[in-house]
Amino acid sequence: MAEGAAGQTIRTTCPYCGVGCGVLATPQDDGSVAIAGDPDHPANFGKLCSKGTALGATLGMEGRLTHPSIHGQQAGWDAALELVASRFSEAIAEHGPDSVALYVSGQLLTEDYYVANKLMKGFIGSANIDTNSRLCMASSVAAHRRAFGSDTVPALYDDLDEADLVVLVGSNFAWCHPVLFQRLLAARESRGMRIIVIDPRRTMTAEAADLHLPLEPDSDAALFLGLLRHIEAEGLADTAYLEAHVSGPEAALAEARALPVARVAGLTGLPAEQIRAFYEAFARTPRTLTIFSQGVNQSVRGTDKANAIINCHLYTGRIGKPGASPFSITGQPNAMGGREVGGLANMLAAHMNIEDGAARERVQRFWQAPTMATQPGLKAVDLFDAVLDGRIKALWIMATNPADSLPEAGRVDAALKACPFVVVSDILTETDTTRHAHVLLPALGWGEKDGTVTNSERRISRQRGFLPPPGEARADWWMLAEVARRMGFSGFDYADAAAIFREHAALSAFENDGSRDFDIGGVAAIGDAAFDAMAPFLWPKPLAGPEGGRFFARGGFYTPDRKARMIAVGLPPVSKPRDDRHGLWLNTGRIRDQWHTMTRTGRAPALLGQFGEPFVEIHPADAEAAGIAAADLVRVTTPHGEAILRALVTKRQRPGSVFVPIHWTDRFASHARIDRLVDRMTDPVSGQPGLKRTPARIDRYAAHWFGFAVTAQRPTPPAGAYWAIAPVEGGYRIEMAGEHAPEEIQPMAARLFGLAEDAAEWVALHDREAGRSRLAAFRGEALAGALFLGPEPVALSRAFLADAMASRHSAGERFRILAGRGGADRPDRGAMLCACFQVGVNEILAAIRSGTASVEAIGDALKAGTNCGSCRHDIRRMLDDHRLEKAG
Ligand SMILES: Nc1nc2c(c(=O)[nH]1)N[C@H]1C(S)=C(S)[C@@H](COP(=O)(O)OP(=O)(O)OC[C@H]3O[C@@H](n4cnc5c(=O)[nH]c(N)nc54)[C@H](O)[C@@H]3O)O[C@H]1N2
Ligand SMILES: Nc1nc2c(c(=O)[nH]1)N[C@H]1C(S)=C(S)[C@@H](COP(=O)(O)OP(=O)(O)OC[C@H]3O[C@@H](n4cnc5c(=O)[nH]c(N)nc54)[C@H](O)[C@@H]3O)O[C@H]1N2
Ligand code: SF4
Ligand SMILES: [Mo]
Repeated sequence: MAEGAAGQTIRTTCPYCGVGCGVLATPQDDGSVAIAGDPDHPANFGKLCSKGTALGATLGMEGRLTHPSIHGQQAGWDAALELVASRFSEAIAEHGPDSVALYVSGQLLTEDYYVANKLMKGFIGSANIDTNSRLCMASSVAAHRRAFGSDTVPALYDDLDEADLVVLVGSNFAWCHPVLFQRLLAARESRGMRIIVIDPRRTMTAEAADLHLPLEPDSDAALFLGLLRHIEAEGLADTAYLEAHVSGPEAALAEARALPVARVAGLTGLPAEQIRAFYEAFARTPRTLTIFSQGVNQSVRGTDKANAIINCHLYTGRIGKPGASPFSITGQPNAMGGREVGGLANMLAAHMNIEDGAARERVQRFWQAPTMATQPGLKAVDLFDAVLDGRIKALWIMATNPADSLPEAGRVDAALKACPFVVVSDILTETDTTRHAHVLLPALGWGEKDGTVTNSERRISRQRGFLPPPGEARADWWMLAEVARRMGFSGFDYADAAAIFREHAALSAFENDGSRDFDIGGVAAIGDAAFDAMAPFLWPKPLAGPEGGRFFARGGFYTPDRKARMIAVGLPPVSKPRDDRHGLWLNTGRIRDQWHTMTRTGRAPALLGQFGEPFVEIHPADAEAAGIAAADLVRVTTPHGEAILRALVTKRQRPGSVFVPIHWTDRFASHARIDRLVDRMTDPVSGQPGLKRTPARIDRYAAHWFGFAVTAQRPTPPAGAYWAIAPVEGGYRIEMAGEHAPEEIQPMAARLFGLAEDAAEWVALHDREAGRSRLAAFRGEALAGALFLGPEPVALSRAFLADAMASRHSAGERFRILAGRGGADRPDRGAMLCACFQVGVNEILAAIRSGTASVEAIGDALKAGTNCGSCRHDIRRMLDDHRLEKAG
């Protein structure tokens, strides 16, 4: 394991999204780590987005889980592992192998994932191992397998540079794959390709597009069926390709022919001219790349949507050719590695099929496994149902936070409470999931662990450790192998990640001979030193034969007749919101600077500057109908629960639906764990839940008091109220609101600040008539906390107060804090637009007003937009707005 000495730079891979950027990490003498993009990594060529740039700020030890524990008591590894092994063995002996389960994650390294899958499917003898990729990639996996006979992603990142048209379907590329999005914009700049975005919301990605189709949620299949019909009508099929390499076009076309543009317009809610413009662009552009992600996958029609897209590419022979392919883009850093090891309950290792007896027998021989699983296991949503109704007696959750991320998350809480034995391995002590654990196992995190990940274009890269293990934390694969050994299984004596990687690579080549897409036999004999130094490479990488590259340009699909299948995708029965009480759709997804349940990005103040509070995006018409004004608090209600969120009233939202980010958990806000509200209906083919479309309603949350505070300690929020916490340099900020105003203000402030009242010096201003109070507590020159309360939303400079936590205050300046904003010399910077250099909206506005007229000039003046580039579009929009204002 390469643990970096201070000053020594280690090459590794970013732990966040599926772009898989190379990172240079250099531990410093003061214990911090300098982070930079790796100029030699082919995924990013030195670039990083805001999240990658802020990695150094997320490595602190606060909250880290450093020792195993049993029932909340610190325990040794031996006792903890013995307990896990014996409880799993007992459940199996008494109730059979299907009474235990693993729920794992696309954030595991391939080596961890491989061992987990081997233990369950080959030794325990059950396929009850599923992964959070069920919530993420399952529909794409199912669609690939239906169309190609294998889960093969045909395209490469180079296609972004080579395409003449890039269609983004249900993908907020600008925020979720920022480095690739910047590459795409650069390619458009230099070559003039067109970008079309299909998304109900006008996202930042849509803002940058040449054409945006804000379709009715879940109407994508109709749109692509209509496209197929149009291509046929125009006579633009690639008949030679179809003849040689594709089966099933007739049945697929029969469905499509029922969808002339007028009907598509009715179903999608799009104007016919817009649909025609898209169809013509697609039909006439051979080099078309269609990128899709969660707007496609996370749907009860996800598999059909993906196949409807793939059909259009097969029909035109646009697959695996430069700039021409369907391209399902992955979310997690190792979603692809998980697919390679068969981490899903309905897959087998090395892209083999669990339903195929010969494949099972082959894997069994390779593993010398005693009891192979004979059928697919339970998929995530069903798996947690089985936990709830008592079929699963012992569950091990690893590197995922299902109490926040599974739909109808209240049921997950209930299931975990009901489960006789819950093991959680995580890097943090307190998450919404770890609070249910009987046994907690401390895992090595990013920067400490060692192994490989595979990015969206099938590129395998090393993650390398450069920090010492915190406390007794160990690698996930080690815990699994130890438990396997203690359950009496042999075949788990791995010395290190390299040994596991070699076995995984050998299995990919075992009796393969070109019959399976995934083959990395070329690295099956890699030595330890070579593994340490291994450069990023694309698979396939067989022992002999062509390496890397695209798939399927000349056919060669992995079906029995080696032909691709066009799938006869039909239209679903018309569905409307279920009842009048829930007349809107709740859509959920991501924001630029946060990662999932915020366990890491929620620690970096820079990443909470753009959005510091959970919010709901509402179209002005829907807001008005519900009596909601900008910045009000809103109650969002679905049949499963309710949330309280800040209103973000914006025309970018499609009328009739609202959007809520997935990130805020019970650790960060009182009422924002949005998956408590989301429906758990699943796609019938893939088992992936439709996380983007739940019937909902909105109401104004009529608070009688509002509060804002900054604190040095993590604040203890008032009970029964709305609150949302975010870190700032040197402390925290908290927004509050409630129905019953606090009676005694100073004691409330002391509780909030975590102080004894007499342990600080206080300054205060009370306007009892108006019900407004401002008070601050100091310890010497340090601000221990400042609280602002009133009957209406607190209007003061959050940025000024956040900055105050990190500075010293002489006795004479204390009252300045109570003003809640800086003097004329310290203007309010406003919300942080540029996360990399912490440049606020107001600073950019000021520059624009004083005549700075281009994105580049603003970059020169303020640095904003000059690192990751993600905020450049916001800046451009501000410039445009200013020009319009002046003109109008
Ligand atoms: N900043 C950030 N980046 C991330 C992540 C993160 O947490 N934060 N997570 C990573 C992971 S694991 C994933 S899976 C990816 C996800 O990446 P994306 O798929 O790009 O992200 P989402 O925001 O979930 O959803 C994308 C879009 O789908 C749209 N959508 C909703 N319903 C429909 C529909 O019916 N049709 C169409 N066409 N579109 C629809 C939504 O409005 C949303 O804008 O991001 C990865 N990157
Ligand atoms: N409504 C709605 N729900 C969604 C989505 C949506 O768009 N809408 N998106 C879905 C998608 S695509 C995804 S991918 C999921 C993501 O959902 P989750 O996987 O639940 O989210 P994370 O916050 O990434 O959880 C990772 C956990 O692993 C821990 N961890 C970090 N590193 C390590 C490690 O090395 N080892 C171990 N053992 N633990 C580690 C973290 O502290 C954290 O608790 O959410 C899904 N849920
Ligand atoms: S785009 Fe950002 S989050 Fe994704 S891998 Fe690159 S640096 Fe990490
Ligand atoms: Mo994901």
